[in-house]
Amino acid sequence: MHATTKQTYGERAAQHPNACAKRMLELMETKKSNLSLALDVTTKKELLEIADKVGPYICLLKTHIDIVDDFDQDLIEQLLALSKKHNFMIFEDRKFADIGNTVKHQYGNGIYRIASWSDITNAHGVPGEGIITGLKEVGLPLGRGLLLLAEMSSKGALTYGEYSSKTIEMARRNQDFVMGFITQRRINELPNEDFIAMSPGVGLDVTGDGLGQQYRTPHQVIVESECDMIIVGRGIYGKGRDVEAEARRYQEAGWVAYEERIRQ
Ligand code: 5FU
Repeated sequence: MHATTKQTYGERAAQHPNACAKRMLELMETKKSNLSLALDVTTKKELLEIADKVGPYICLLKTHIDIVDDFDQDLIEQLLALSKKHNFMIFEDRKFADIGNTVKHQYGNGIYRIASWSDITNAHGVPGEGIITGLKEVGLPLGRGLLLLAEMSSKGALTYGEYSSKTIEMARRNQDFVMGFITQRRINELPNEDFIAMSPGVGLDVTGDGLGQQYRTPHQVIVESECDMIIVGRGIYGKGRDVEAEARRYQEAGWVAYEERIRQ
């Protein structure tokens, strides 16, 4: 087991050098939540309604802002107001994948101006380290944090082996901005390293979605694979589900698993 997986989120926050990671870990500790909601809905109304219902149970709201049909700046303002009301951070799951100069503009400009409202975003290592340099120029002065995609949850993903290890090396060289990974298992951290491991592909009732997604339970993710955060989407707001009850269920499952892990 890695050293950081036995520490509490609060202990890790107290000594974390990355400002965004520190804020995230502090919030997880105070709110007793390691649950992130992946809110993949296509209307502003649904997005805001579900975020308001689930807000009390989550530490992080993950968006795909470009799937919202009626996106406007008011959506961002209302989302920011909800993040204050319920005390959660925001993660735009943009998965940048271009050269440094291009991603800089995709992050800071355009209709979405992601850097202006999203605490956290993420990127693939495919283009090489310039992608981090470009995003960092825009995000670091704003106190933002970056996750690198070390491993994806979908069937047949090419994110393994040397690709993943090279991605991890890039993160190591940019720890002022890179705060963690999207991954299926905790990376082998070196002494004095602490990367937040966030894991999508989490569900308690089904094992897949027919389009390549693969689900594991909070226990598998937090205890067995030593990740820090569960990212749950349709398991919470899927058809016919009681959104609030499901959010509570996943928050509890994630927190119970975390308490089991730090006791080990
Ligand atoms: F990087 C990844 C990944 O490897 N798997 C994912 O599923 C990201 N995701 C996101 O998590 C995906 O884009 C969805 O937004 C979310 C999972 O949603 P679900 O409804 O729980 O399957």
